[in-house]
Amino acid sequence: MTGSDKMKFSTRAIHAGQDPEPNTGAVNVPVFFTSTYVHEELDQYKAKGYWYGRSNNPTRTALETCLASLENGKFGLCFASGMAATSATMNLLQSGDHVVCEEDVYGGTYRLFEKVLTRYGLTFTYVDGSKPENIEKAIKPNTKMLWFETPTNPLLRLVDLKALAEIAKKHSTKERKLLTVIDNTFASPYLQNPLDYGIDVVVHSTTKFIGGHSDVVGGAVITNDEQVYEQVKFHQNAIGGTPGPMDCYLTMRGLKTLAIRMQAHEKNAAEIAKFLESHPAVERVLYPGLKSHPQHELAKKQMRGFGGMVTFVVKGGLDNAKKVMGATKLFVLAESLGGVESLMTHPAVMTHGAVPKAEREARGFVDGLVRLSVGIEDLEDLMDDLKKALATVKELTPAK
Ligand code: P1T
Repeated sequence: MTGSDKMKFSTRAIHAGQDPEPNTGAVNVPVFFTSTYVHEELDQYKAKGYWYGRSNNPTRTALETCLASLENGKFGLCFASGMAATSATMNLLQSGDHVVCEEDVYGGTYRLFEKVLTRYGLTFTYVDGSKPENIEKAIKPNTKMLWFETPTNPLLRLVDLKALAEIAKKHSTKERKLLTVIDNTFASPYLQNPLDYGIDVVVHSTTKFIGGHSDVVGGAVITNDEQVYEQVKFHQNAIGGTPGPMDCYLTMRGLKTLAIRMQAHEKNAAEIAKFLESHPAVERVLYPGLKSHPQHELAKKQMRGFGGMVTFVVKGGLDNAKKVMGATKLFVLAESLGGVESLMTHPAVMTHGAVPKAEREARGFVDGLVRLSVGIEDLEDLMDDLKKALATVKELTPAK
């Protein structure tokens, strides 16, 4: 196979799972638009590995193979959305199980856990995972999973991956294996591979940096654990949140350029973070690449770069944040992230609206908080856009 696991990241992104199609020599993996497959004999009906469109599809297989390779995992599974990937993973648990979860997770993850899964007898404790001792303290006799994002959405906190894997190992017994799950959406496999640190499962919203062009929604689960793989695969088919072949194709097409896109995202984001940090209308900037980030050293250790997401707090709260968000031209106001175009989000109202206000504020995402997904447009234009927008907070921006 071309793009084998010995090859470098960019090569695997373009070739892993994507050998030329054997019948025609087509260089690109075809979009296999089919809901079912013909069989020659009844007792051979699974022989070719494909028997029904929900269960499996060759375009999906190519994407799953590529994603597994990029995460240094043995097994990959793709889903119709990041939330479908999360749901399938949560089905590893049983009623009565307890989960320790990062308190600063995507609002939709929190909504699934609190509003849906608690109805099925799961319980959750939310902690600030930037301090490993908080995680350990929250473990109960019935804890079965540690669910974390790093960097988190939207505060860009980190969890120490090595410490997390060690905590799980320390508290696992013969009767109880504590599974560690990392939602690696913000870093992407280009910047960080949690499985290398002993994490059991990686989850992605492939809608974001992996797809990279804001044109397709998807999710993925990657693991080295065969038992976990078999169970999640069973859920993929049994619950049915699978992606269509065109979605897989679009995601794979985006994935081919992940390396160069991530480099460009980061180059722009690093400059923008520095600029914001020096601006009088900005109270605080959160970016793992800044020396002021409380976990900058950890970021240098476990990530290969700092990514394209920048979060900042506008002085003066919601009113001023609204002024800034209303004035940008390139940074458009929209949910989601990771596309080539720059986006701006107000987490308290948009992505994390499902988290009650009191809890939001206790966790530190205040009303002045603005999240940027820095795209790969020309840096000068992006800076110009932000400078003009911040100048609308007149009382805090001295005239030149
Ligand atoms: O949107 P979907 O593909 O279902 O992915 C859900 C999801 C999971 N994990 C993380 C870290 C995410 O950020 C998301 C989706 N987030 C947004 C839509 C957002 O704007 O933050």
